[in-house]
Amino acid sequence: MNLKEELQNLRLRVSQQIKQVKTLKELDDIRVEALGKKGPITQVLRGMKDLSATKRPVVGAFANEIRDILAMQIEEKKQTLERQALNDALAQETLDVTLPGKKVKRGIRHILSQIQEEIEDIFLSMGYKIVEGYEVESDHYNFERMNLPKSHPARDMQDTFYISEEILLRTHTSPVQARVMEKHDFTKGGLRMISPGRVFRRDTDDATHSHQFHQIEGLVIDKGITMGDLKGTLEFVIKKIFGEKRQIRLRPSFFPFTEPSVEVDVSCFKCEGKGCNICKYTGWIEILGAGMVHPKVLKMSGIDPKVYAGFAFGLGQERIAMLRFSINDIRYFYTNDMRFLRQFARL
Ligand code: FA5
Repeated sequence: MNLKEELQNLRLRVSQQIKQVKTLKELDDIRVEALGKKGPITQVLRGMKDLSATKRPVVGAFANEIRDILAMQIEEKKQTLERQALNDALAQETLDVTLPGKKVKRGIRHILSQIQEEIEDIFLSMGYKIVEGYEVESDHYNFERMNLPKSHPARDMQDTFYISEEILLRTHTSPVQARVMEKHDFTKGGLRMISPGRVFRRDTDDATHSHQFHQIEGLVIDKGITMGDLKGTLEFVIKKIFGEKRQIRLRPSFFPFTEPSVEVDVSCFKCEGKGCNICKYTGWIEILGAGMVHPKVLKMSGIDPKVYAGFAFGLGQERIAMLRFSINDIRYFYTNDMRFLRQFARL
């Protein structure tokens, strides 16, 4: 076989190999073997010095041609393989949109948060603003400014956790009243606000009491506010929460920061007032404390009681939720049993 035939055979063999190759690595091996320094073509080109002057250019041109053809074929194959690899990778990454998705477990709002938001919405619709207070309060705002001086016996009903003699965990949301009243600019109009939040008492936990619970404070101060405004407002709100059929009843009561003070009852939704175990056979259920803001409380906040009057109320959020959903133990709100909490997933 002469050199030309040898090169021709080499081209056919390598071309065949290139066609069959499946990976870039194999292709590179072929390239090194056929065209590399130790490859047959390089050998031929190196051996040309031994050829006669007439054969040298012919063989050289032919060897170069074969080398260029193979190099081109290898390059083409390389591009094909690279394209294929990219397509394979893309194919693997393709999303099958027809597959059922992985179910993401959605969290749910805690029932107390839901009730709070519902009540907030009712008051927002009536033009009230929502104010946040401090859970860690001073004796001054929690008691003194609420007309509960140090020696006042009503303090006994709201014993709490003390951080120091003057700093405590608030026992009710009422201190927010004083904080808002002293800042409000009455030249720009009256004051209408609610303040929801957590409160603390040194109460022993049982089915209806917790050492921490939530209240919503309400406060309206303006010229000419009367007990009629208090009753009308509460009636509207309670019907929104418990349904249009509910009636309310105001009973005289006592709070040091309101005068007169009332306890507000709602007609029992289970027995419609006839008497049952829920309302303890009275037909009524107590839900909040309220009253006309005490003139002393107004004065302490720099408001003239001869010009301005107002009403305030404080309701227990847990109490509202328990009545609305017939929950018979307040501790369910805090023990984080998902079987309990999930029942309120679609409210
Ligand atoms: C007060 O806290 C007054 N600050 C409310 C008020 C505000 C009156 C403004 C007048 C004007 P009382 O201690 O009654 O009042 O508590 C209000 C509500 O909080 C109660 O009706 C009850 O629903 C809830 N509550 C009281 N103690 C507990 C407790 N230990 N656990 C759960 N809820 C409680």
